[in-house]
Amino acid sequence: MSSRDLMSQESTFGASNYKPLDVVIAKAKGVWVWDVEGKKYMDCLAAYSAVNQGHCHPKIVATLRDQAERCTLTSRAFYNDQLGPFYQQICELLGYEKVLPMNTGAEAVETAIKAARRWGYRNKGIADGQAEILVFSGNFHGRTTTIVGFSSDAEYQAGFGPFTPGFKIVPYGDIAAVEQAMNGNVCAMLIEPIQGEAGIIIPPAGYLKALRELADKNNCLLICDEIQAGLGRTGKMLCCQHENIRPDLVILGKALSGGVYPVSAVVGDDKVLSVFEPGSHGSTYGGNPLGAAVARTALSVLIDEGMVENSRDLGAYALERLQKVSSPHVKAVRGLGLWIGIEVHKETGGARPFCEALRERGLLCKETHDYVIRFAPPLMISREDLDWALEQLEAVLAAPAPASN
Ligand code: IF1
Repeated sequence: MSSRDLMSQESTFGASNYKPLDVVIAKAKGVWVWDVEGKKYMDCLAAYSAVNQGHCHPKIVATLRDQAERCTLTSRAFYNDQLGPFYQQICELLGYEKVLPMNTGAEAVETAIKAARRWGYRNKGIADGQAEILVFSGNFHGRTTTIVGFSSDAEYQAGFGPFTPGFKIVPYGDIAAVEQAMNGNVCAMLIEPIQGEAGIIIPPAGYLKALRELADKNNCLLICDEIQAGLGRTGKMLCCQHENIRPDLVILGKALSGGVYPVSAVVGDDKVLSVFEPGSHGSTYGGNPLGAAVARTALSVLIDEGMVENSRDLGAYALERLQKVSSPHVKAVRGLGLWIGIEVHKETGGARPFCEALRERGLLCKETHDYVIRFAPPLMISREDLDWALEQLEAVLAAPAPASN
């Protein structure tokens, strides 16, 4: 079947909850993907940072294959021989005592919410049912009804109510607003250290450190959602490490399994994660040996192949070069590591036409919130390949604003 046939097959039989760019990927390797007709593209979305290690990393795929032929799912009614080694590896890597494995990012966010509430009742003495969690405008933490219930974006909420109570939205980046919202019923703050979907929004310097201090002062938990920002994307293993803070809970997903198999996790110390006693939380696939084996290799190659340092060094180079672009279309260029947002002026008609023009040049980016071109290649990208990608971006930004399809 041709790309055209496959696109119409999807629209005939699939729910329309996405509007993809017109490219049908059939093969992927490293930073490159090929469509059904064999046209080659560089993937500079990296599946929203799930493919930090590059598509089909040979060592991760080999682990998937080997483990799949040995044992895939035991349920947590029994132990398996992959989970303990995964637990120890991630706890030692991030410097925490405990980890709770789930599958999708949203499930890990929900797990962190449950842990924070129970900690609030049992350790902070909040009256039952009164726990509040501070969340931040522009947040994106997943698509469950509880999570979209505290989104500040009507598009994610419309028609999905009623929503879960116990969340308060405060402006992102404004520490005074957090102090004002703080009260004795607040059990936690849940934040992305850099907001991805909102358009790669970087908080003011010192903001995360101030949140850490506020959390300590008010005996509440600081929870960092590092599902997109973490695991090398910003040039450090965790984004929050740029401010040398240690959240009480770190939420991981996406690149935790290198784009090969869904694995997410909540990492923390026993003082919080001990709120879960046997039977109080779980998941059919959470902690399965196939996912644990894949995650072990995904973490190892990230480190062994210097991908975090590559993100730091090539990201700084890319940001400096893109910030030098003098284009009438560009309003701002911001980023950290290999995570860069190019905001275009509203008069240009939005970021989507630029992404379509880039696709014609063989570069795949995805717009976010209408006016930001998100540039986030796999972290193993070479300098040569990055230079090619930057040349395409510079050319498109130098040309007249592309018409939207
Ligand atoms: C979609 C967005 C990105 C996330 C953060 C939790 C989750 C995500 C910081 C939930 C997931 C994905 C979801 C995917 C597209 C993508 C996305 F556009 F939706 F907002 F990356 F920005 N925390 N983000 O970024 O993890 O349950 O998906 O495993 O829903 O379209 P998940």
